[in-house]
Amino acid sequence: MTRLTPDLIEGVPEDTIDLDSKLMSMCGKTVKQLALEGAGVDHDVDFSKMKVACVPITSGMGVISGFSSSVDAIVKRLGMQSYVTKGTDVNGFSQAISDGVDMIMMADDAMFVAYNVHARKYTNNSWGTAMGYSVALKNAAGGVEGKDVLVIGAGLVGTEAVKILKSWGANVSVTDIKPEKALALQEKYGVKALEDVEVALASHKYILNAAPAIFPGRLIMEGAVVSTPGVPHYFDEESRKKAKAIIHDPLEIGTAMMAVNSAMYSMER
Ligand code: PYL
Repeated sequence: MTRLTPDLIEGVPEDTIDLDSKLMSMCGKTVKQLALEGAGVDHDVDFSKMKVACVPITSGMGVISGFSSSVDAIVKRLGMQSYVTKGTDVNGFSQAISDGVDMIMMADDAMFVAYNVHARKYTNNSWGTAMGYSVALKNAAGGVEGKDVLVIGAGLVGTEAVKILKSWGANVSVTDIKPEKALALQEKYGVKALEDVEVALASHKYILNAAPAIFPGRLIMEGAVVSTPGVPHYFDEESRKKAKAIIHDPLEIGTAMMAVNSAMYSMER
């Protein structure tokens, strides 16, 4: 998973990209509506009683400036009560438990989890990102059943996305810079491993890009729907002209998905 940098997330607390408006125009749904769909909930939910603590974690490469405040803002936009603990790591975790919160969000260099204290269960960001961007793709594409969908990247997010899209009846192909990783998914999930990413990209209208790769517009199909959590993220002018939708944000869709999914572990469905 590529590590975020402060510049990539500096606009998240104030939602400077106005993500809901972008998603409404591309998918017909807000972040919260996409997250509820990904959590298998077919109605709105009032999360105002859900108390969440975001705990900064200093291990490994340490705190990312703006990360906890971004997670806090995203969770607040879902209607939940949220705060960033004063303490970090175990100190922050213990503060959250003493405060009697319902859910704790925290990330080290390997994992980002939304832990539901009551259910003693968590959702991780790899699944959350894969589900959130798969639901966005499905809505933007008007459904994926029976359609050819390309997943780029066979890492943690790409693998979850392969499983999700396959379960929805899509004809899934997967490609990775390491061909053996795509072949392993072919073996395990009965999807198609494609070796040449450029050929794969140029022959697919529906794409979930879970790799930190940057693709030239000449490879993008006219009317393509690209759901792309990968960071760093850049689509050139030609891509933007040709694509019907390019769905991207640096953190929000995955975080909202995991927060909603974990909240629902202890709420009426
Ligand atoms: C969860 C993000 C999504 C993409 N890459 C993942 C990443 O950057 N992980 C590292 C998160 C570190 C957070 C740091 C803090 O500020 O608490 N430990």
